[in-house]
Amino acid sequence: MCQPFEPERIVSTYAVGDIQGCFDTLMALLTQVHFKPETDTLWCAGDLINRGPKNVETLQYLMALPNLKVALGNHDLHFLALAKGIKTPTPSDTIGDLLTHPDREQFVAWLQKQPLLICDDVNQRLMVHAGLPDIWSLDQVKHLAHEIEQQLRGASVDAFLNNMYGDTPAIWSDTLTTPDRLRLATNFFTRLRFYKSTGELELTHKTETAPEGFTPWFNTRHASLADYTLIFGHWAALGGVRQERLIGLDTGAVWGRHLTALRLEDGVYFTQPAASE
Ligand SMILES: [Mn+2]
Repeated sequence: MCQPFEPERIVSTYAVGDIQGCFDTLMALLTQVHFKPETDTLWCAGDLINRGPKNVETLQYLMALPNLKVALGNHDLHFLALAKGIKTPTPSDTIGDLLTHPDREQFVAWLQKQPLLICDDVNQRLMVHAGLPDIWSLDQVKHLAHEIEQQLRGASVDAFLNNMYGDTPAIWSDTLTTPDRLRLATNFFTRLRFYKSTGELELTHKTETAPEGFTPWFNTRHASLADYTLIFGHWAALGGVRQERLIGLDTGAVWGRHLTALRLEDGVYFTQPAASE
């Protein structure tokens, strides 16, 4: 008797850029790649919510996924500060649907448990929302991400979120003390674009044009990260980065452009034009 035919099961990992509440676009992209929630894994480069329309649907979908890895972005942290009454919404915030939802505290609790860093040492892949300064070794990156994650989950989360806002200090030093130290580390992980190899970041420029003396953070990296593929989001103005060991996934879905996914196993890219939502 013949054995029943069983197709070979191929498990895939898809890394996607900034969703920002563009739920319909996310669904269309996952349909395009034939995403199988039970066996495939989704990596999200942060900014799951805000600026876009369907933040509740986006979080409800992601929270139900069995195999999800998130690196939190600045908009995700901003939602936590709004939900805890530390900040008030600005006109460009679109997360009223989350703030007024009966499950709001579940959204908050879930986001508080997400990491800032996804690191796969076996396959040498590392994902953060914005970037990393070249002065941080891999060990230091892991240590600082862990420290911030503990703050988010701990009893002092309100103080952490309250101290998180601000662009200073701009230059890293291992002698910085809390809260300056955590503010700058969080700014590196979640807001970095332009950088100087003295450990300095610049937070006002969002375009491709570097301010004097600065370059994109990814032009230099710490030697301990030389063999890692760095995956990030946050910088929509670049329109995506596809280089050797450097993957920028934010292609401006929320600005009417595209949502991008990279299948990590074979390096194939998928793009989905923004839906009308
Ligand atoms: Mn961002």
